[in-house]
Amino acid sequence: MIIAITGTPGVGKTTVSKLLAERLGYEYVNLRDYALENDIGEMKGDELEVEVDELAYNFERDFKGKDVVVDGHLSHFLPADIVIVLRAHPRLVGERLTERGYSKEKIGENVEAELVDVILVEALEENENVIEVDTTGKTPEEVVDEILELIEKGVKKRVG
Ligand code: DAT
Repeated sequence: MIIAITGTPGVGKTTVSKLLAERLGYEYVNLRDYALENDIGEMKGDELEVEVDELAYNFERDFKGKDVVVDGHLSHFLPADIVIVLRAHPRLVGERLTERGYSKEKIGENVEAELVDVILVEALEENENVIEVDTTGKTPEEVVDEILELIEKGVKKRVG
């Protein structure tokens, strides 16, 4: 099963994805590293610009049928069985990106994107199996527990 973990930068994708992969015994894939290793897209300054179709095509070829948790703010464009959209209070997103040394402009863009549900809306357009999980006030472990419960419920519903 391919589980995509998406969301605005700073919501906690990497932290949660690694933990979730560990709990499930799945492979963890960072989508940016995958693109760079496979020469997909090009660097513009310190940002990687990729063609999502090319990314999805390559990813499907390499991971179809495998058990993988894929972490990235474009992961909802991949052929995933489940898309988890992580959310965090925009204030938290702002604080974390400030700590990371992002520019004022980048911080503003991302805080606003989180405020107006940009990734959620995109994910809902791309995939029928979207789960939104709010991380605010929770530990990464609690978030992973919640995701595991929701996946289990979803799978049961589809089977039964
Ligand atoms: P992203 O991959 O979305 O950019 P990250 O995992 O690199 O995010 O960073 C998230 C930071 O927030 C990291 O320092 C851990 C912290 N954090 C605190 N509570 C969290 C939670 N419930 N879920 C995920 N991360 C959390």
